[in-house]
Amino acid sequence: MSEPTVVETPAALRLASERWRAAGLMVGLVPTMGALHAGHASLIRRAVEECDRAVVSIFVNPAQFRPGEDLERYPRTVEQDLALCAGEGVAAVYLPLVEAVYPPGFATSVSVTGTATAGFDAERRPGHFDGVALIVTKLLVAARADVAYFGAKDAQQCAVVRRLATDLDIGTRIAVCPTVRDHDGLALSSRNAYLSPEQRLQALAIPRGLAAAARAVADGVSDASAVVAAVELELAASPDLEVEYVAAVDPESFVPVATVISGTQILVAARISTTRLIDTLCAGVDEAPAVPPRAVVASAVGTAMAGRG
Ligand code: PAJ
Repeated sequence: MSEPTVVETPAALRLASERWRAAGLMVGLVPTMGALHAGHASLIRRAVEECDRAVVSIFVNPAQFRPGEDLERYPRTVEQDLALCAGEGVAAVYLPLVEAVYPPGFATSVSVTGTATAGFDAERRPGHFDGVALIVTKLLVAARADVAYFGAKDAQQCAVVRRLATDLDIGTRIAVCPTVRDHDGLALSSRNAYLSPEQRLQALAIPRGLAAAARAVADGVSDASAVVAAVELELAASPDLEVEYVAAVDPESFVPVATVISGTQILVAARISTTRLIDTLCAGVDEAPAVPPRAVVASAVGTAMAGRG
């Protein structure tokens, strides 16, 4: 297991990548905000498999957090992250300080407009995708990667990244990787660390809702409002879950559809207390998440509550 080279500035990242490319090596980039889990690891593994050199960026990007969001408390586990990267055979980890990315005088913005940013998380988190577009553009430009890997879980982010990579002639192929779930069906997320055991049990309504959507579609239901209603019914069973939206959209344009076809993206966003969770399922493509039945969870919640005395 060889240690990845740690690079800390955009110039050092560009130099490393240019050297590899000059030697005819293919470079893959996995952008992350760290606190790496098995979902990130699946992207990293694919980059290592498909490319000659894999680069992982770890940067908690202040530009994509809104005031009052979790920028300060976002989990930071750099030592563990570096060990994971070493274990996966990553060639370089890009670990810049905020000042290296946004030095004094920085005054450029990148904004993806149009339907991809017309609703959903763009509406709920104004400015979030401008921050994502800015950092992803900077990473793609500095890394000069052949391929960059993103997770399907963040479906709207994927639509935004695909749009900017095309529109700005970046020349990096955008690869989208399937969502990795925990043993109980919850999509892995660095933010799951904020959930108490009881909240986590309630959060399982999200993958359970998506599983209901997958079943409905498999049973031949194509009316989008019926598929959305199937998800909402499951979500309603978790009283602490504050639903932000459930929708069926075209995965590229993010325009809501009336009819669910293979490839339609089913979206869920919900909050439990201050923790915001998003999840998604590609109809007719993704397997239904495997989640324990509601009754089992209800009794587990009861036990947890009783245990608190
Ligand atoms: P972060 O949340 O760290 O996620 C990094 C990448 O891992 C994203 O492409 C995300 O979709 C993917 N990912 C997260 N959870 C996953 C899961 N359970 N299964 C598969 N992939 C998963 O997304 C960001 O960081 C940032 O917005 C970033 C793109 C790095 C820009 O700052």
